[in-house]
Parts: sequence; structure tokens; C-alpha cells
Amino acid sequence: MNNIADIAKKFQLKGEVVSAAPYGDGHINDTYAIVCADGENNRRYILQRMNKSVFPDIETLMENVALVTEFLSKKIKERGGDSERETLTLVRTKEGKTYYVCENGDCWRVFLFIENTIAYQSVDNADIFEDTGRAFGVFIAGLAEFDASKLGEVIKNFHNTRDRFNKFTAVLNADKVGRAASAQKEIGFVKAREEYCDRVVGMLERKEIPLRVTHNDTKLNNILIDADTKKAICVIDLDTIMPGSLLYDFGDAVRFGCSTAAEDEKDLDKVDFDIELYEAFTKGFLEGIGGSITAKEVENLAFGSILMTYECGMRFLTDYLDGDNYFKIKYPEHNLVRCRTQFKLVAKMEECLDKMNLIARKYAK
Ligand code: ADP
Ligand code: GN1
Ligand code: MG
Repeated sequence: MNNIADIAKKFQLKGEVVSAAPYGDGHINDTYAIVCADGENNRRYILQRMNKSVFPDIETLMENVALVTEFLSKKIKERGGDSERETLTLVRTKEGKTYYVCENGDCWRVFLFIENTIAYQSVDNADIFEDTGRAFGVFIAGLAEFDASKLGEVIKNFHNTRDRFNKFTAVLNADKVGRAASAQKEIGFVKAREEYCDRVVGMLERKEIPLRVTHNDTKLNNILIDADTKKAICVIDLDTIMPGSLLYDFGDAVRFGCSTAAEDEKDLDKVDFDIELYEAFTKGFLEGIGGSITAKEVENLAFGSILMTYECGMRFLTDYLDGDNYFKIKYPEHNLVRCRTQFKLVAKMEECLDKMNLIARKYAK
């Protein structure tokens, strides 16, 4: 851990580093909690090694994060909020840079640790999930004033499901680690739904729905909930903020939060779609986003949830077939297990699509 503490010391931290330990449950970056002793007080920071194979252009990524956090911080201060709690705050290096590159080329950054909060891995409390929906809605509505042309596209075609399908097909055809035979059912599931891939991309192309600045990774553990009030206070993991569709943010949050089980639950009998949580989230989200959502977007919220779950499952399956190069895994079949939970959820959502559409209509103003 010495090495981690040495890296932490490159940043403008208050006090002496006393410990550094792995933290959180993200699939992409390596995250550490750093404790510093500052006189009587201990102060914590989040130190992250950014994933360079996922984000090859760290410079653009950090420019986006710096721009967005400055924009949000200003907005929060204007409305009298606590900007160090309601958005991420970058801590610069001693040279004043937004990130540090160490000798081996690894790139590191530090944020203030937002204390007394919880990043839930699952939720069964409808009130908390409704508030999560509201917070994501408010977040997207707030970004409407942000100039999208300032943002670099950190991962090209991130939620372009057609592009994801083409990559899936290429990896399947190559079958370079010989795993295709062990995933025939899952492969068939993806192929049978190929027509899903062009729907949202097509609506964006035809300008039937607006291109917005979106978060693109709105899972529950990317929003911090105040431990006392249980209010959703801070949207984190801003790495994938890019132009996109509101349907991606709504859908991805539903994908993760409305499941009755973990994303990597092996027992599929435990995996179900919780329509009550869906209703709670939809209510909160539509309140949060306010009048700026279009009728066409409302009409497609339910489909967006199916699409994002299908896409995520396809991404897990692609990574499994490719030999696990993208998502962090804990055992060899981890990505296959993850894709199975997603496809179970897709099937469940398909069954209650009509109900989901009614719920969206009910809460749309
Ligand atoms: P990844 O891209 O790997 O998902 P995240 O930026 O989401 O990385 O961070 C991983 C986890 O670390 C989060 O889910 C959350 O639990 C925790 N975390 C990240 N930033 C902060 C912060 N500023 N304060 C408190 N916890 C944080
Ligand atoms: C990754 O970084 P994290 O763990 O919050 C991924 C998302 C997936 C998600 C699946 C940059 O999110 O797109 O939906 O895993 N992030 C990136 O859990 O690819
Ligand atoms: Mg995350």
C-alpha cells in the first residue's frame, strides 16, 4: 500500500497520509480511500487509477470531468447548496494539474471524499429509489444549460446499440478463446432481438428525440445517498458524460435498480423485475426532469429500460466471448453470469411492457 500512499502524496491533500485501502464496487477504475490526519481531524479522499484501456484519451476525459464539475459546482452555489457535497470536487496535484501520471504511465486523480453517504448496490425501499429518480432527473435537466460542444467523446458510440451489436458479432465470429459453444442460449437471445438495436439510434438520427448531455452510467452505486436523510445528494462517476439520449440514463438506472437481485446473481430464480420500484423511479424522474421531457421520450421510457438492459447484457456477453478484457471480473464465468441476469430482466420487462408504458404516461405532465 506504500506505493498508493506515495501517489496520494503527489496531490494537494490536507494533512499526512495515514492509510490507503481499496474502496467501492466499480467495474472500471481502481478506487482507494485515503485517510489523512490533519491535527485532531481525519480527512478522507478518493484516489483513482483511471482505466486506460477503457479510456485511452485521459486528457479529454479529465477535461470533461473538470468542466462538468466546475459547471455543477457553480450552479449548486448559486442555489445556496453545498458544492463539496452535492457534486464531485477534484483535488489537484501539487503542480496544479487535474491528474498525475506516474513513471509507468498510470494516470491518477483525487476527489474529496463525500462523507456520511451510502452508494447502494441494491435498493428495496421505494422512497429512496423515487428520490434517486428525482436526483437523476434534476441532474439531466441541469445539464441542459451545459454547452455540449465543449465535451469530448471519451468513448465513441458508447450507447450506440447497433455499433455494440456489430462488435458483438465480430467477437463471436472470431471466438478467440473458444467460449461461444458454452454460451449458445445467450447468443441466441441477443440475435433474436437485433431489431432493438436501431430504434433509439434511429430516433436520434431522425431528430425525433433530442440529443442531450447525459451521464450515460446511471446505476445506483453512481449516486450517493445521505446516510441520515436518505436523500440522493450527489451524482458521481462522471467519466462518461457525453451527448446522448435521456432514454439511456433513465433505462440504465432502471436496469440496475429495479432488479430484485445483484447484477451477478447466479441463481436466476432470484432475479426479477420489480414494477413497484419502476413506478417509484419513474415518478421521481419525471418530477425531477420537469417540463423539458418530450412526448416521444415519455413514450419510449419503458423501451429504453429494455434496451439498456439488453445492451448491457450484450456487453457482458461480448466481454466473456472476448476473454474478459473490459469489465473487472472475480472468476472466469463472471461476465457470463452477469449477462444471464440482464437477459432474465429483459424477458421480465418485455412481459410487463404495457404496464410500464402506462406508468410513464401516468406521471408525465
Ligand atoms: P467506477 O468507474 O470504477 O465505477 P466510481 O467513480 O463509480 O468508479 O467509484 C467507485 C465507487 O467509489 C463508487 O461506487 C462509490 O462507492 C465510491 N466513490 C467514488 N467517489 C466517491 C466520493 N467522492 N466520495 C465517496 N465515495 C465515492
Ligand atoms: C460500468 O464504472 P461502473 O462500474 O459504474 C460501465 C457501465 C456499465 C456498468 C455495468 C465506463 O460502470 O457502462 O453499464 O459497468 N462503465 C463503463 O455494471 O463502461
Ligand atoms: Mg461507478
